[in-house]
Amino acid sequence: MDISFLANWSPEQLEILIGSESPDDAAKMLSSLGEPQRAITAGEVQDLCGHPLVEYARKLSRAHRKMIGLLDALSELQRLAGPPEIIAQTPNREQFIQRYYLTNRPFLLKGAMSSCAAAKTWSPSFLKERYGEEEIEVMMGRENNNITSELDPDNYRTRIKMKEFVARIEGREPTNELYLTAHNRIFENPAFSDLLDDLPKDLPFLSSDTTRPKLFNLWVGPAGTITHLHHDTASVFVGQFFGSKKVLLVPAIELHRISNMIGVYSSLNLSDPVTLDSIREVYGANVYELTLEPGDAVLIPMGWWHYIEALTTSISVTFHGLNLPKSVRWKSNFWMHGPAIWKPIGRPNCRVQADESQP
Ligand SMILES: O=C(O)CCC(=O)C(=O)O
Repeated sequence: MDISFLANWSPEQLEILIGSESPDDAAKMLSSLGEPQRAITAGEVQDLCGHPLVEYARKLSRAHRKMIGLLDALSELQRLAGPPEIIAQTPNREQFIQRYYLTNRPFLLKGAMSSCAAAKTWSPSFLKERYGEEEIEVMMGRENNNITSELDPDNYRTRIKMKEFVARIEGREPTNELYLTAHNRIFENPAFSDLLDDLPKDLPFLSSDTTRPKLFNLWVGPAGTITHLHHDTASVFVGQFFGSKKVLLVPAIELHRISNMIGVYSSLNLSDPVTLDSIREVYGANVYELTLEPGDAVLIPMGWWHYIEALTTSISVTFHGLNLPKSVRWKSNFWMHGPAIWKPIGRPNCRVQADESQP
């Protein structure tokens, strides 16, 4: 059977053909849509569904729907389990592993890092005084507030003296214009490696092996810097040392409710309240909001979507080195899939489809 005419079908028609329960259902739904060219008969739909390519696509679609059903059920359990715990007592390594790491649950640890030198001494003026004449690399030109600076970091790299950077981030209106981020790998610059000595060494579930600077990322920026919605492929710990940040988290198990534009990134802009409402109300995503203050830290478990916004001038560190018997990583070549690898499936009451072209 020649199926080349399918090239002229709309995405809606193709979704019905591939995603409907049975060829009969497909025929009924297609005829209720009204055909652009001519009505398709039930017999023709039967024949189409017998074509090996369509048959295979229908099989994948069934498997996909089954998986979505499981994710929906698991995310309901997650919702019933409640929001991330906020705890003041540092868990020991065993508790950390059993209660949080192995269950893939985030938690906010209040004040656990307050006594380390970073929480006591780090500030923009400290950075200026100690490293003012050092040249650093930062991300600049991010003011249009989208994820391009993550997807195409080389276009944003700018070299600047530390004292000039500090002058540009202090005491200004909220802006996303410039941000020293993980991409700038400042801890790999020997001039800054002594900063690693200031990090906490007494958290039993964190590796304090500062001989591997790649395990730590520094983030310094003004109020208003945004790291757009994305997920990591392993669990990380984010510690706040100066200022405060808002963290929005969506469970990993809700992968199917978040538009995934490319790789680990979503194009959804959660600084837009309408988008935030729509992922909650239309797609049913559970979005949890936490605030990080100096001395606080949050575990962002593998796969959890997160959006982070600085509420004030802010300095924080992401810790990638967790002290675990075995660390689990989400292995997939995310970057091979090209754009729009995943969009939430439309629901009957769906009012909005996330528009991938509008970051
Ligand atoms: O603090 C930030 O702006 C981003 C941190 C983050 O998303 C990460 O380390 O994965």
